[in-house]
Amino acid sequence: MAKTGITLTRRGLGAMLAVGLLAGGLAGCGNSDTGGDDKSGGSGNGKLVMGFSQVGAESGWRTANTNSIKESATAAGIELKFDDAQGKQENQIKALRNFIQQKVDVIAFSPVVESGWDTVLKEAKDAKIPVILTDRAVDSADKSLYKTFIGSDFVKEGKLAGEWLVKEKASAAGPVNIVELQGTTGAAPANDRKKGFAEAIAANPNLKVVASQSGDFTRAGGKQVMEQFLKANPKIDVLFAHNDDMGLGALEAITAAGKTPGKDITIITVDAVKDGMQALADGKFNFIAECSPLLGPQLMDLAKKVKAGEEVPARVETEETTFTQEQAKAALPNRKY
Ligand code: GZL
Repeated sequence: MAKTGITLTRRGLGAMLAVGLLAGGLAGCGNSDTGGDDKSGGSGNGKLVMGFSQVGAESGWRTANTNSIKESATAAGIELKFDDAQGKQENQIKALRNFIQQKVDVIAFSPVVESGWDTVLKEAKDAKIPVILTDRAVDSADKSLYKTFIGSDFVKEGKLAGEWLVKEKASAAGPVNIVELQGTTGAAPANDRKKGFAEAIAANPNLKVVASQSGDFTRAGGKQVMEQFLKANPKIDVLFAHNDDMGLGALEAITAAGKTPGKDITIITVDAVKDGMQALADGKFNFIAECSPLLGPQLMDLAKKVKAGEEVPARVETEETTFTQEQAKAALPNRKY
């Protein structure tokens, strides 16, 4: 997808969050079931009302993302109707329909999977309620169904992970067997991280993905699938996990199999949440590509602009970095999530 839009530095996002929180306090507003006096479903007190459908609570990243959304809504004086879909697309579609019925001012959501959104997004468009995609993208051909997307470049995250491995294993004489824990089946980060990683490791024919399966972005899923990988593959040299949580679950399976994570098996993950960074600093992980969950401040800013009918970029990408073990040790004390 051609990317137009602006790139925000993590520092910029963090600064906006800090200013916003100072201005409006820290209280999260949860799923404020306001309704309000105004029958139009607005807040009744002149506040912009946002309906937000969240994927669920599957990982440390998601928790940090939810906190950022809630804290930023409060700081921005936006009334938030928050719904947790527990990982189910049908729950998200139901939530979006509720928001349309309540005539909220703006709908924002993180689509659990890429496909199957056109009908409900058309209903929002017909109801003249603007939609903002956050975190994950949809594969709708009709770009008029949403105003903008704010989030990361997942292909780049997979590419950075693969490029580090190519360098790390440059001197390997024989085959390097890789197992891959994919994110939720059909989710944009799973599809794109897999794509970026595969493209990058093609530079070294010794690097081979011998097994690849979804662990659904959860610790339990990562542990369960890694146990199967270890049983079926006598020689595993590398684990690429699409997020820290699956990598952390896999650590349990690896140690239970009598292997030393970070040494017998090189481990690369994505996200850089605190627990992942701690595992990296402790030498159990070897490399992390960051994916920032702190989308709240910019989302609220975009919502106000969209509501005011102002032009917004088609895509707003957060700038991210990568961490080695040494860099994790240095960064840990200041990590916000
Ligand atoms: C990425 C986000 C992914 C995280 C996982 O933007 O959608 O979902 O990488 C989370 O940790 O579960």
